[in-house]
Amino acid sequence: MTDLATRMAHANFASLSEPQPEATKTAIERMPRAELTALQQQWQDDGVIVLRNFMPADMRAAYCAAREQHLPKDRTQKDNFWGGWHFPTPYTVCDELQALALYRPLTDILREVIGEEMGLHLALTGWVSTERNFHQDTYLNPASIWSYYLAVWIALDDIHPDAGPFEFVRGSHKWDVLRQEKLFQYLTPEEQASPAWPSFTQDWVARACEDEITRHGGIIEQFIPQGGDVLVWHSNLVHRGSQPKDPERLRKSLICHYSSVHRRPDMSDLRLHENGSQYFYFPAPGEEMLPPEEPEIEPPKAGFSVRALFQKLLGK
Ligand SMILES: O=C(O)CCC(=O)C(=O)O
Repeated sequence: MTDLATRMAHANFASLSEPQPEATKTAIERMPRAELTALQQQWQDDGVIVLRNFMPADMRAAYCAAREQHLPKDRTQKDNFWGGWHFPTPYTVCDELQALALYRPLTDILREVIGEEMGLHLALTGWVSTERNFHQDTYLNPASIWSYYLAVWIALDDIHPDAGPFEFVRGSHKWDVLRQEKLFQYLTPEEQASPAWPSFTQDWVARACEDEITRHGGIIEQFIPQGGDVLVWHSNLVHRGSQPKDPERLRKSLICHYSSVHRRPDMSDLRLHENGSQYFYFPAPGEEMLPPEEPEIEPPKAGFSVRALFQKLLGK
């Protein structure tokens, strides 16, 4: 068997992607424009929505204060001030984080653009760029999810352009879509089984995306938000966490990923926030060893793992 670099040398955006079948698009995506709200039209057109000054300052401040309590300024700790929590679902251990990620006016907008209630299942809490190079989120997800998935980028404070801002290509959600099974054609069974496959294939995926951006004449935009601004992006949108020009500068953000609550049979324990928003529950590290406090807590079913998605995004 040849080495990975030799095999991946033949990969390009066309060989890694396919057009999205109409039936896998949401009803909102397939509806005539005239029947859509202004936000739904923007979702159809751009695959990205920016909500200015949207998250209340007191909720952001409460989360930042709670975060300081949870996360020591000690880089030797797994959970720390710069990197954030090292596991994907810290909203189960920090109420202020959960309140922000499930802020009802936000989850109302998520439901409006997807047409189904959205459940939170991943929070990236680092205050530095993930430096995850260009990709679409779809190929990291279970094959059936397609457009029933989105993510939000919440600015907790003003973001400096040198802090490695979020970058995206408006309209790229309409391009062909990277697919995991297409990528796996280039990998050995051992490589496919490795949880690190997204990191060790990332450079080729990013290069394929860059070629596709050039082919479409796409424009790479930066999100340089002020505190309280939010960017919502489609699962097919080409995006990245750019490399910081100044690695010392904090990027105070919260990134959350959501799926339709009706389309995740692999995540069994769906819970309600007091405002009616929904999230998928997973035990925090260490909790697995304890007897469940409430007998109705069901362990997540085997299959797609939210931790694997976290690793896929962060290479951790
Ligand atoms: O670090 C960033 O801004 C990008 C995060 C990202 O690519 C993702 O959450 O899918």
